[in-house]
Amino acid sequence: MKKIILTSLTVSLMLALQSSAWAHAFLDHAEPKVGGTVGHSPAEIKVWFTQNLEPAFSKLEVQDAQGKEVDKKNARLDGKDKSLFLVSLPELPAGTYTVIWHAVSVDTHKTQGHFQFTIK
Ligand SMILES: [Cu+2]
Repeated sequence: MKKIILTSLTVSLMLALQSSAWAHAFLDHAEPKVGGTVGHSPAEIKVWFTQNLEPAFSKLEVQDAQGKEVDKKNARLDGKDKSLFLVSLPELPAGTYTVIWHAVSVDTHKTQGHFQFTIK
């Protein structure tokens, strides 16, 4: 229950920040969805930002419930859409995972946040 409340707070806070600081790169939407549940392990995590990112200084990481990094450490921007940040995943067991992002937008402003999703 605590986790659900924290996730909602994070999302509300990000939405609030997004409207007041539109010039920075904030999470727009993600796949799997922020706080969402999926039926099988996704091949990759996709996070769309509100602004294009500077790949050299941006980070995208996925951790399991124990805080261990489980992604393939190949975070990269999409070839066509520089606001889409991706990282590949191995086949993961059921559980709740945390996606942590540190974004540096092309205007050099830094933002960061995290969200969870669940594989059932
Ligand atoms: Cu900015």
